[in-house]
Amino acid sequence: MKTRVCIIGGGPSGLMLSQLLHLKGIDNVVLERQSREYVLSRIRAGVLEHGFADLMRTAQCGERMDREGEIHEGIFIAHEGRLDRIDLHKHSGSSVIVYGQTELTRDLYEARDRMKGIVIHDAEDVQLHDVSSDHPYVTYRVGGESVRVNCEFVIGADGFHGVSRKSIPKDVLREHEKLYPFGWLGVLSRTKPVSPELIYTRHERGFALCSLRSQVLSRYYVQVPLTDKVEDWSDDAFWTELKRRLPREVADRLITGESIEKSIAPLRSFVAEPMRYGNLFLAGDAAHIVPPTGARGLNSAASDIYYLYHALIAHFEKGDDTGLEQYSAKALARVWKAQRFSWWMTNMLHTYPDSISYEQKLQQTELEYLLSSNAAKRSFAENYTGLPF
Ligand code: FAS
Ligand code: PHB
Repeated sequence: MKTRVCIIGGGPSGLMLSQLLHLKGIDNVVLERQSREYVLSRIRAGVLEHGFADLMRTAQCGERMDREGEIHEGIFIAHEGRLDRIDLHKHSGSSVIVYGQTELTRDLYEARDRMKGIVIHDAEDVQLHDVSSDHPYVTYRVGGESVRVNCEFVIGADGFHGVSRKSIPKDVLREHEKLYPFGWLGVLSRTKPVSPELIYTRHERGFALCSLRSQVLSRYYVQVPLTDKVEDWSDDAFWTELKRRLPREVADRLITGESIEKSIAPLRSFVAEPMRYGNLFLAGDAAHIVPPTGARGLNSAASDIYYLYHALIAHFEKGDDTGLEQYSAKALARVWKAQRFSWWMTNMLHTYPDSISYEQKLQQTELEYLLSSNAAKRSFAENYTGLPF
C-alpha cells in the first residue's frame, strides 16, 4: 500500500488530521488497533475549546456538534458549602462547547466513511520503520496478513500507550512525568444534570466534578485514592459520597440513577520531547497527558493537529517545510501552557493525603485569590476557553 501520510491511531487526533488532509486532497491512511465499536465505547472528554470546535467545522464535521452541543459561558466552583460562578465570557469574550468526545469521534468516523477514507481497524502489531529516512514505512497485520504501507510521513496519534513514541530512540526522547496520589472515579448516568453549568468542587473529603453530555445524560466524578478499585464502589456509595462533597443546595436537587458507565482513571502529567523525529510526528496523547481537571487533554491534541495540518499543506502545496521544522517547538510551547493550567487547577482543588497545614492554607488562598480578583479570573477564563493556536 502507498500513501502520502500514514496516521497511527483512530482516536480524535488521528481522525481529525485524516479528515482535514483528505479535504485538501492529501492522501492518507489511518491504522487503528481496536475495533470501531471499542473506540466508540470509551467515555472521555466533555468540554471543547473554541479552537477545537472551529477545527471540527473546518473538517466539515461540526454540524451535529453545533446542533446538539451546549455553549457554556461560565463554570461554578463549590467550596465551603457555597457556589461561586466564574463568568468565562465576561473575562475572556469566549466560551466552551459541552459535547462528548465519544460523539465527536463518531462524527469524524462518519465523515471518513462518507468520503471513502481508509481507516483500517483491528490493525495488529503496527511497527514503524526508517522514520528518519526519506522513505519511512509502516507494517501491520490484519486477519493474519502482513501489510506494508510506504509513505512520506508517519503521524503518531496512537495515544499514551501507543507504539509511535516508543519508536523514537531513547537517547533522543526526553520524557517529563508527574504522577498524582489519587484518581477520578467517573460515572455516566441517564439523569438530568444537577446544574446547567459545570461545578468543580473543592472539599476536605476530596475533589468532585458535576458535568454533563446533554440534558438527559450526566457525567460526575469524585477523587478517590489510587488504591480504590471500581468494584469497591456501588452506585449508592458513589451518589452518597458525591452528595457529601456538594453544597447542600446542590446535593438536595441531585437526581441519581443507575450508572451506565463507571471507571477510575489515574491522574498524570506527561510530556515527551521532541514531538518530531525525522518524518515521524507525534500528536495528542501520544506526546502529552494532563490530569483532566482543566479539560485540556483533548483540547491540547487539537492544536497539535492544527499545526500539523497547516505544515503538511505547506509542504505538499508549496514545498515549504518551515511548518514541519517548527512543529515540535510550536506545539510544545502550547502543550506546556496546558500542562501548567491543568497542574495548577488540580493542585488547587484536590486534597493531598500527606499535605501539611501550610500547603492546605496555600490551596485555600489560591482559590480565594481566584474568586476575588478579576485579573485572576481573566487568566483562568483565557486558559479554560482556550489559548490561541
Ligand atoms: P486517544 O488515546 O484517544 O486515541 C489513540 C488511538 O490509538 C486509540 O483509539 C488507540 O486504540 C489507538 N492505538 C493505540 N496504540 C495503537 C497501535 N499500536 N496501533 C494502532 N492504533 C493504536 N480529556 C479531557 O479534555 N477531558 C476529560 O475528561 C478526559 N477524560 C479522560 C479519561 C480517560 C480514561 C482517558 C484515558 C483520557 C481522558 N482525557 C480527557 C484525555 C483524552 O480525551 C485525550 O486527550 C484524547 O483521547 C486524545 O485523543 P488522541 O490523541 O486521539 O488519543
Ligand atoms: C467531562 O465532562 O468528562 C469533564 C469535563 C470537564 C473536565 C473534566 C471532565 O475538566
